[in-house]
Amino acid sequence: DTQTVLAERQDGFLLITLNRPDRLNAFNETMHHELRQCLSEAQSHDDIRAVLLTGAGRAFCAGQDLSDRDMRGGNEAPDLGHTLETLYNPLVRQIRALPKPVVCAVNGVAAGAGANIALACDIVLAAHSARFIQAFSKIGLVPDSGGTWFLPRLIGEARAKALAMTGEPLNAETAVSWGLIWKAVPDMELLKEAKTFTAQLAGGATKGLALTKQLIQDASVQPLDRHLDAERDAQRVAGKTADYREGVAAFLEKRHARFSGS
Ligand code: T3D
Repeated sequence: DTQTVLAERQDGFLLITLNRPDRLNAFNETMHHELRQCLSEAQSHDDIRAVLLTGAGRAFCAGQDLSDRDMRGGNEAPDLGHTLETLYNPLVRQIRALPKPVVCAVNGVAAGAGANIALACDIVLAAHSARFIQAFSKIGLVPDSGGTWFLPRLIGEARAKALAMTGEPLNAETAVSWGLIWKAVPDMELLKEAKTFTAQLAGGATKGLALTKQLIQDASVQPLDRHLDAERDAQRVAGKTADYREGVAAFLEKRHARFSGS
């Protein structure tokens, strides 16, 4: 039983909803633990073949809950390196390492770590009303949860620096046109479209998708020569899956493939 996150099995995938709407789904420690527990469940069950992450209410996630960082009255500043080491970094690593597609439906504002956790997901759809805000500079911090790594790779250094240093909101359509996210969708259609989209991925060749995810993530830190070897190795593994057999058979028989994920 979880208090801060709702998890629901749907059509082959796990729908995870951040659920602290009165705080715009800001992260406290419980939400970190519960979200990670849900991701572990998605990883360990073979019949869960994708994840869809979204937020309850009008926001996706406002990053760290700043009411847990109240230093008025002389409280000592907490060691934020420790929170990154123990909470945010393991979360980002878990999303990136999960061998299944992780889709994010950004239903409203995504600020601070909330924005960067969305970017850590494999495919991001956002409601037209959503905003991505690198809010860190407004409180004297640096973008974390992978922000300074994801942003320049996705949108280039010039835009990354401006967003990070100004904390200006970026709307969903601009985020699409800059290549930050996959798609912007009318608000009323976001969840339905994201569910259909995730169900389709869940019905895909899961092992091949996991290998694809890993290859694309590794590409930015590896020279072409080494990467060609990695593609060779991955294709060797993909070529031995039941889903490859089924995919080729379905093509030859002019029918839709029925992938089992194995
Ligand atoms: O600390 C560490 O461990 C290091 C890690 C840091 C990671 C981080 O994420 S640092 C960045 C933290 N996040 C922010 O700085 C964002 C703060 N929030 C905002 O700037 C704005 O709330 C938004 C731009 C996200 C949305 O603005 P708006 O005008 O739509 O809503 P609002 O009125 O500001 O917020 C609505 C309520 O949510 C409000 O509460 P109230 O007045 O109705 O009782 C507001 O205080 C609360 N809220 C919003 N964000 C947070 C929050 N409460 C706690 N923490 C928040 N981050």
